[in-house]
Amino acid sequence: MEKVNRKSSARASIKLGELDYTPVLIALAVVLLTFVVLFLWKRKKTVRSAVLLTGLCDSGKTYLFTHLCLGGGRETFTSIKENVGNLETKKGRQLKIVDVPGHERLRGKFFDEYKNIAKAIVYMIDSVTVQKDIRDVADFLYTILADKATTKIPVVVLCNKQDETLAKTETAIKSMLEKEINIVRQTRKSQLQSVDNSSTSETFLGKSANVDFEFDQLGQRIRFLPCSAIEEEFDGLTTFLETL
Ligand SMILES: Nc1nc2c(ncn2[C@@H]2O[C@H](COP(=O)(O)OP(=O)(O)OP(=O)(O)O)[C@@H](O)[C@H]2O)c(=O)[nH]1
Ligand SMILES: [Mg+2]
Repeated sequence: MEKVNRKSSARASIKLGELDYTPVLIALAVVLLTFVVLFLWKRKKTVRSAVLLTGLCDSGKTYLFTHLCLGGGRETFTSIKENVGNLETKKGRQLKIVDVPGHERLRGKFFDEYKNIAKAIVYMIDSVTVQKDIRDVADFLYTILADKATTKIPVVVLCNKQDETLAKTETAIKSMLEKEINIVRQTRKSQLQSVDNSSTSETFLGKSANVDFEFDQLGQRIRFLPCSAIEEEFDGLTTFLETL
């Protein structure tokens, strides 16, 4: 009996020694490679490298874009597609600048297209017509600030056309927007309640519906800066871009 046992254990050890591990190693290598490819692909997808110039029509985005990327302001027509250019900072870093059309039918679509690669957002406002257009100005800003894809990136609200005598200051624009966002928020809140919360990319903006909205309540870095693209006065913006 003992003889038989010894025989079978000897056979087992021979079999283990003779086992071919190549298929197992290949399978392991394939799994490892898949993980590496998936990791690199995901990282590539989420690399944030662009500064988006957004805002309503006629706020001066393309004019500023030509200043930043082409070295001088140029008269342009209403944009129907985006402009993409490069800006080299003083530190020698390359920033991709994307000028997003402000037309109401296009701005949302283009914003969605670029929001996942945005490193910062510049929201341009025409400081002369802002009061008249306040609903639209606040509505699009709300869309941007409440979007889950951009809640962690810095935002500059650039109050352009400060060379005009009727231009509102950035402080006045800030409080105008705070008041208007309260109203926009009310409308959006009821819309949010009517859809499944997980299927929307929008979050609630501010502390709670019972507390008046203030920009300081946001975790996001948001600053209001004056600008006159036409007179090449946008030092605040240049300093901000240097920090990216
Ligand atoms: N007074 C004044 N006018 C400006 C300034 N910046 C731009 N403009 C004028 O505003 C108008 C609109 O400028 P654009 O740069 O084409 O506006 P935009 O935001 O690109 O508009 P869309 O492409 O329609 O989204 C042009 O006539 C510019 O000359 C500024 O700083 N001051
Ligand atoms: Mg334009």
